[in-house]
Amino acid sequence: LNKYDHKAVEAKWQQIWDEKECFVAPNDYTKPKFYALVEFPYPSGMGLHVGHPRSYTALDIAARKKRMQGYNVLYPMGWDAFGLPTENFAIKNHIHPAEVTKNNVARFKSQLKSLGLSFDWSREINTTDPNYYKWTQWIFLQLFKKGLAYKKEMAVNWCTSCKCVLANEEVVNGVCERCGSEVVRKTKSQWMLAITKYAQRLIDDLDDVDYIERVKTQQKNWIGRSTGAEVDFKTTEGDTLTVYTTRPDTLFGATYMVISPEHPAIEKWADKLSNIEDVRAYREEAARKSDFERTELNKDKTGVRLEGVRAINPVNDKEIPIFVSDYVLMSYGTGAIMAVPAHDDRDWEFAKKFGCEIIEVVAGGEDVQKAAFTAKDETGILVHSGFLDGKTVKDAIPAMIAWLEEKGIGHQKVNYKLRDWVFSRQRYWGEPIPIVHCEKCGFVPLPEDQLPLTLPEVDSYEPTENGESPLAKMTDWVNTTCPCCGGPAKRETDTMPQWAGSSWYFLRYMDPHNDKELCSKEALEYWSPVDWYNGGMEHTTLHLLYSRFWHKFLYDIGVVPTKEPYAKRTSHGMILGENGEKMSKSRGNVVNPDEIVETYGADTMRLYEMFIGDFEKAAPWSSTSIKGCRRFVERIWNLYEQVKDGDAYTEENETIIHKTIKKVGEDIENLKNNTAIAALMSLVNQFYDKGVNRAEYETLLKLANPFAPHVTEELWQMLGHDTVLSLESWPVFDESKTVESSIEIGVQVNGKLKSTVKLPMDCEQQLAIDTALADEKVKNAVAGKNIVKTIVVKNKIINLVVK
Ligand code: ANZ
Ligand code: ZN
Repeated sequence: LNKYDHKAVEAKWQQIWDEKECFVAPNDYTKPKFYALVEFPYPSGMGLHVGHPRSYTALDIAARKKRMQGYNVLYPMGWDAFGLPTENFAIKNHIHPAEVTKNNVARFKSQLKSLGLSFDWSREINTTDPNYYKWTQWIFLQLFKKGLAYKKEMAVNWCTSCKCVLANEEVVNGVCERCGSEVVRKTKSQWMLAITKYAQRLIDDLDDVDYIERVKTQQKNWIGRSTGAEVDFKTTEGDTLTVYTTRPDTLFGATYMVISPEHPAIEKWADKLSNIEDVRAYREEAARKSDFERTELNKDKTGVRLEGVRAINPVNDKEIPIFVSDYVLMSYGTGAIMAVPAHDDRDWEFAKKFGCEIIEVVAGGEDVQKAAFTAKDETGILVHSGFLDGKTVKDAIPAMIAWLEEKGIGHQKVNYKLRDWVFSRQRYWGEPIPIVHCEKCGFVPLPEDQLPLTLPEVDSYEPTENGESPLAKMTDWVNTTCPCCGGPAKRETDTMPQWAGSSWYFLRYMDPHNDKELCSKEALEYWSPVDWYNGGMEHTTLHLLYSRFWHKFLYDIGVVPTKEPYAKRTSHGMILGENGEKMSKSRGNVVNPDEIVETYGADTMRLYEMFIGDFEKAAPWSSTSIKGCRRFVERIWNLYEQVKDGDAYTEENETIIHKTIKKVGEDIENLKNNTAIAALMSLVNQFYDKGVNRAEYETLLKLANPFAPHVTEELWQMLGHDTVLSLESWPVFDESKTVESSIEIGVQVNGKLKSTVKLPMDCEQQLAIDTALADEKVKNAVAGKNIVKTIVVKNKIINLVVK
């Protein structure tokens, strides 16, 4: 037997799989299907990261097993290729972004192929391909026609370095998620998608899908449903100021009000306010801060008191001051609050600083002059609250809402933290938004037969200084005629965000070459929903939520057959550097997957990435354990020499084989590939110990194939087969044979071990004693003595007490 040569073997089988189209999913709608999906990568200039294969290999293993079990498996791959890094690279190096994308894709693809992943490359897609983004634009037009895409003047997050609008989700701790630069507020007219219209359904339908719990929790928290009440306060101007509160029961403790610096009431009252200039100055200052900075809990409270207008608390007709402060956001609730300093931390801090009255209305806590008391439960008792006195918080809330409704000054209200999706980007490398602006007709959708609206060639991709997209400079492209009246009109120059193309890509894989529809009805009926989708936790509140929203919309307009796109969602932990820190260029701890494949082979790399630890947890890279995985590959290889004849399992090995088939199968489904590999290692050990025949070795090769597909294919061929192992059938196990039928246990005489005997599993006490007494060594030990006591611990030990 030759030494295992991974380079030759891996190249050989990758070519055979390709030529024989082993992993092409046929449109054979009679077979049971299995659709496995991993998040398609952004083809960055950095090439593949060792983190990518963790997800891809885990689902590859599941896909390969399902294929061997007779399923028609769809396991596709593509490129999420629009976006800023490519565009920035293009600007810096004067190469067209399409060219940059092409090069990066080629590199990624060869890297993925070198890992032996069983993707169906005939269904490869690329979001920057006009044949693809034609349908992204088509979906946008449907959203527009249903009123779910609209344009709005609004304060947006603006990255000073990318010169681009960011969604709230793309601002992390006040800086740009991508480049880490400062994010400021800027007012711009933006295309928006009304995801908030789907907020409740996006929560409710989580009940019908099999997502890991932390994904569900994060989505729910992000959508942030809150139940409370809206309450109208009259002002000394005779108009009303409406607030949103989750605690209407504390209304007697509302000693002042706060409105957001952007609240329209300010300019309405401008004439009445003696300090209007101070208020305006304060507003300018607030505009420079992000929502994140403004609402930070421990930040020093700032604000200005309105001089000239006051509000009236409706429960006791007391006049109370109105403040402007940046901790109240215009984008949540009504942009105005009733402040209850005794029971809300932020209000308390503000009240202390500005000398506002603090009235306790819920008893049972600390001294409210020293700190706000916020009861965790609803059992606190109301005080100083008129008709609510003596009630629990739980009862007081509906009682107050009833009172407000009766007076016609309030009602119950549900709010969501989720905001509509800012869908405009002032950049070049994205899908053009297919809208035309006509002075007469307004925003006019491009007729569908004019799709795709392709990106024009430009000379420079830099955003303009005033923040307009570079497309704005392309007057030939921008100036067009109105599809509605035929008059002169201008094209929209904003492009879509990177999240657009990934919001529906899983549908296109089902029917990637269709030029009549985004996907045929038959393909949708057959392949929907995705059976198993694995991806990063960081996409939980962005891509995963956006794509659920688009899918629900497509369901509503009758395009897709299911309410939810993904039946099951799992998420992998990050692979960290050898030092336990995130892999990054600056830390110098990046592992290059190409080098691992080169030195140890793809099979070793795959095994290692699965063996590295619990799939859901972060795991540091280890060069020593990768060598252990390589040794395992070699042990499977070298075992070949010891294979004896035999087409049935031997008694010796039968139980462990049935057990291993069961365990490996179940572990793959449960993403416990690490323990599946451990079970395969034990099986190999047993074969070295007790011998292995052909039937047994073949089962080992099948079980190990999803994990280490190349070496097992080669060995299968060496056994004389001319079939492809990856297309063979998965071994089956017999449940009754997975339990040991007999067990060896020790026999002690007066506490000393004298012998061992083989007994049927769980056997009767008497049979155990009889068997022990029949043993030669035991016989000798008890000869001539009286047995005064026998102790049998089932399946463990027999103890004989003699005198
Ligand atoms: C009075 C009160 C008393 C409040 C109390 C809380 C505790 P969630 O649960 O997140 O929905 N609020 C309302 N609109 C706001 C805005 N635009 N900016 C900042 N804060 C706002 O929080 C709702 C609570 O947050 C509301 O209930 C309001 O303060 C505040 F003991 O009203 B509460
Ligand atoms: Zn027109």
